[in-house]
Amino acid sequence: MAWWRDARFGMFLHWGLYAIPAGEWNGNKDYGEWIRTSAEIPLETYDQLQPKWNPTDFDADAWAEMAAAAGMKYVVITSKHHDGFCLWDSAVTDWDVAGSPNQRDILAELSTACRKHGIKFCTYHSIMDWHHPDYLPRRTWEKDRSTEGADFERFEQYLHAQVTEIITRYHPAVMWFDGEWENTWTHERGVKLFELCRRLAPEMIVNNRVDVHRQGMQGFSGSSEAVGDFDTPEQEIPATGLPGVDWESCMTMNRHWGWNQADTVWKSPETLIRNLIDIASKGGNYLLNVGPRADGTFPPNAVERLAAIADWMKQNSEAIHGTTASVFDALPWGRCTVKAGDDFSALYLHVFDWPKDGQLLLPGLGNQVIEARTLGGAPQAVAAVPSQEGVMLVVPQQPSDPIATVIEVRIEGRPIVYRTPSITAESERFVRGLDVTIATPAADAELRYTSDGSEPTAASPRVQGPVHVADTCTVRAAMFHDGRRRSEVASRTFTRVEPLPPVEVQPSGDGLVLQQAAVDWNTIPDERPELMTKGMLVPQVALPKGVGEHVALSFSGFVDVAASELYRFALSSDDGSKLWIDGKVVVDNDGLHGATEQRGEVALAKGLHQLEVVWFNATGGAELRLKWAAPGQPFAELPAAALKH
Ligand code: FHN
Repeated sequence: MAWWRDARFGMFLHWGLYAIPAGEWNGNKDYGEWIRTSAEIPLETYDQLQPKWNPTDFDADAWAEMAAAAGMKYVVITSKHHDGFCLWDSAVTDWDVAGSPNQRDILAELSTACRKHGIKFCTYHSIMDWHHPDYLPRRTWEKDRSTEGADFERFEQYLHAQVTEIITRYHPAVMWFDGEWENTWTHERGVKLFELCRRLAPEMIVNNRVDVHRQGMQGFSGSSEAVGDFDTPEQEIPATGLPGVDWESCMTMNRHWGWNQADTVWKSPETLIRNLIDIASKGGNYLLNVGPRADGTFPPNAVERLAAIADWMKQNSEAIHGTTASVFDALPWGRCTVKAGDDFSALYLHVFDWPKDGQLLLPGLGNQVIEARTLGGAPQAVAAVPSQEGVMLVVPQQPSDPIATVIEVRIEGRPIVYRTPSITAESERFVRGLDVTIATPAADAELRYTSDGSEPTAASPRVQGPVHVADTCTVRAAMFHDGRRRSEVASRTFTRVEPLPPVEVQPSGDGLVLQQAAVDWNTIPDERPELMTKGMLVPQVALPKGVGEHVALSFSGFVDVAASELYRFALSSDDGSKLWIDGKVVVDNDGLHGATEQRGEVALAKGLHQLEVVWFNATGGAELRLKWAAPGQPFAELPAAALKH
């Protein structure tokens, strides 16, 4: 991942047959690469675009040159988007450029041009394929397109064959999968495809959309079982980066991925450059999209923006490439990127709002400043004055770049930023014991703590990992350096609680009693309804096959708890659901909503405890999953052996 992390910036290219209608169909001008399904274009009509594919002005070298000049270190091009059309001559289909008037091997030409300009060639590949007869599901409006004989296993072989062609022929540095969200694609299929990529090209990077755990547009895989090398937020920038997590925000320059000639809503160069800085300051990559036109040229608006980015990067690229995330909490005047080293480090301050009083505070900075100067143009010296709050910079009256002026601050050693430590734990309550984590983003900070409520001093114990507490106590912690406290004191109380006693009951056997009823709810009635139908035994809290709409289920019985602990429960459902333990509401996930998860906790003594889940679905999607976690354990389904009735 090293080259990818250093890159910080790449070009996305959405190009295919959809560029020919340029976003317009039957008078509607707001389509993009989804035009085939958004405009409900029958297959045989859309197929008529293939003989029109003739990008006579395609110039891979010009594309790669613009990308390289803008500081984009890699290019990701759609080898095949959802419409299934292939930008290379595929041996397993004629739905490709070889079947068009223009047989140029787009991927080969672009790969060569990227290599010439010293940037990486990468491919986007859609799993979803609206053209292949074996792909399911069909589009809902394709009533007359039979699914007779469609075989998704055979489609998966086709998909593997094409991915193999792309990898073995063009050697992309990244395989950027997409279109992974339909119910025919599963975690198991994702793992197989990921393993194919790893087998064919161990060095190739694969995004998280090969698997099914991307949580919508926020793009981060919310599962420890997910495969993929980086997360993929789309059209958004996360509020903060996640230490140790690789992620890339992909975004358009206007409102469309694929070329739309009517789209005049173009982001300004300032927005694009500040997006790049914001993302890099959070430790992520920015994948900025261009939708080339049918003739193979970039839209002029895109060319202008790439040139503006190139101008800024010409002066400031060292403050982006090879940097890592900011060491400060949010800075009111701009962003920070870092190049940390043992002997000295560079802090790059990207100033969006130039201070009128000529002063910029680096809050909590504890290092000795060697030198500070503006980047680009004629570098201007910047004075650095240590203060109680950190380091105050005295900057020139005027910024050198209105979009973002970069000040490089070279400091001795690795960055030390004094900030109040966080005190976190799985819960604030426990039965037997609890591990408490005291931390700041700077891993090597000197943190000292007390657990008797007294103020920590330079003589207090140093944090050397999780602190174990076994009785009710208040933990207090602060950051120290050279024998002095350098931050505020953080404080948090943890309470030992008595567990609910086990219920005295002799269970009849394994399994929970499931009852079902037709209901018209949009919330679970306050009193716990005794649902009408007689019960049936089920091994888990899970939706039976084919559960419909306007229905409520109740799962009741006992959970056999192996040890007295504080248990956390996670209940996710679409629509509403509630969990009771020993008659108390532990998780309330009630209401009309899509798949959402709520959590709760309860202290339980070893033995049997009454468990009940009520769930309902009004209309639309249906989901129900109950997980639990003992202290220090990951969330997991309740084991069937623990469920009794
Ligand atoms: O449906 C696609 C869309 O057309 C585009 O390719 C984006 C870019 O990441 N991905 C999907 C939407 O998440």
